[in-house]
Amino acid sequence: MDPFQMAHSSPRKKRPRQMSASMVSPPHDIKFQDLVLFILEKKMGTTRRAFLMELARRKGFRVENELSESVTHIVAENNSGSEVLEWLQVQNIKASSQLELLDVSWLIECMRAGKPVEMTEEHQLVVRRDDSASPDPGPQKTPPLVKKISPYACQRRTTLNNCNHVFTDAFEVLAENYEFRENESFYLAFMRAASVLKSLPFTIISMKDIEGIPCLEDKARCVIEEIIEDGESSEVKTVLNDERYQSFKLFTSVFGVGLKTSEKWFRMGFRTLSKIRSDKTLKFTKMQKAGFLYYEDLVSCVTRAEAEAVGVLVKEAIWAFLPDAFITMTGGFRRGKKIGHDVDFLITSPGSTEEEEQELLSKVIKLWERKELLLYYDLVESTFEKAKLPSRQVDALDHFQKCFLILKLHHQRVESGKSSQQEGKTWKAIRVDLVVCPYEHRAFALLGWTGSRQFERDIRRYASHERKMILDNHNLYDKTKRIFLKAESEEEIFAHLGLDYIEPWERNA
Ligand code: DCT
Ligand code: MG
Repeated sequence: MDPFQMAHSSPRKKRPRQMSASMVSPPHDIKFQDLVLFILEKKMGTTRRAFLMELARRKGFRVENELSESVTHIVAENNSGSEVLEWLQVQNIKASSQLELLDVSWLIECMRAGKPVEMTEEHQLVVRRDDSASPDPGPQKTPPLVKKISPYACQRRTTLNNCNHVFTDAFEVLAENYEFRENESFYLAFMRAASVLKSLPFTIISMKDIEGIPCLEDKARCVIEEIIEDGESSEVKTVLNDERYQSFKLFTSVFGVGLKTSEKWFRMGFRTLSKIRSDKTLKFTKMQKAGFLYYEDLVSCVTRAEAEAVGVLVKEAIWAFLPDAFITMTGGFRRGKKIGHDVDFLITSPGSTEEEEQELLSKVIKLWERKELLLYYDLVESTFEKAKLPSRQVDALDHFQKCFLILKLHHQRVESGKSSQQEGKTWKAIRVDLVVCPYEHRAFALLGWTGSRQFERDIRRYASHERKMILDNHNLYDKTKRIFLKAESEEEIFAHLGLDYIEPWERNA
């Protein structure tokens, strides 16, 4: 059954109107000093006004709460020029000729452009002599969506510049909740919805904006509508307050704890990590022990400076054994992210023998052990029996030799000095993944380990549904021709698939 149809049959619950925490805006930098906006509440409503004010402020506009002499632009919705003028007169403020009276469509275009756009005749609210009190709805324009948006993330360019955080954050909470409840179809549906919004070059302001956008099923549309109207989603609020969600979120934040363990602990009545840690009857895996031991460090994200410092450590160690090895930082950092939960590296060497390759990681481990830099490691020779890693689902597993580690990174090795650290501790525990792949598979491994997860899911789905090919981290197989397609670079893989090349920083789907 289509999960969204099921959900759609229950009507959307309306909560009493109130402002969400996210509407209490933090101070924003003003980028456009010459403009002072005031948004008219009349006929627009409090919540929509608050939403637009917050959005405009986030985009660098100065927006006043109250009407004052300093206001240069008044923005109204569904009001004629005369109506705005009439309202102004009641406020005892005379409209000077400098004061612009504008329809909300102008503001929406500004939001989309991220800067003030030119005011055209269509935006300007005119005051006509014969303009009676009868409403003259201003021009309502739909956003010019230039190109049709693909339902596959591998056909969209998704940078880190997400203009729809309010919506994608909400979707990600809901997706995560479905993941915790092992409802895969709902999980995927919300991940896809979040992903498509991340690729939009504009902020969604009205329901018109999502017309024709794929991957937005009814349930997702309802969430968008509620956020536009009320500033928040009641469903998200319920999830965030849900005990099971909160517990799973907490438990899975421990390295080595997945859904099964979380479920078990939750059923046993545990709600805090301290209770779990101190319980004498519970047995922990080696991974979980490390997870608890370095918990504070591991939950605080890895910065780029820390990732670079780890990169230096990795290169020093690998090049000591395989001087010709190519070492690439993959994962989120390759996509341009400033923080990550770990640092991923792909290692490949054109000149090494199979034996040298096989021995590489254990040699590196011994070296780091000697240097007392190794806090935890799990060397995976073959992934088949080790498919139980918490954060890695079956879809991402490959057969390459790899090592999941926790390294001790001394603060002095980090360029920008130490970040917020515990007193007296001179190092930070960092999660590192090392993957060694045979040279001929490097392009596929690089593509697979760069992510994002949604991008990987979609490029594989695209390959199989649209091209009758099988893509994984090792190969691309053409089922029609029954041959493996060789590739020396990611560009060649995209070309085999008939896709425009998408740069790593455009894969933040
Ligand atoms: N990967 C994948 N499917 C998974 C897990 C991982 O395709 N189930 C790929 C995509 C990214 C890469 O492996 C590294 O994985 P993570 O480190 O988990 O992701 P990330 O994008 O680097 O995110 P983070 O910044 O949190 O480390
Ligand atoms: Mg990563």
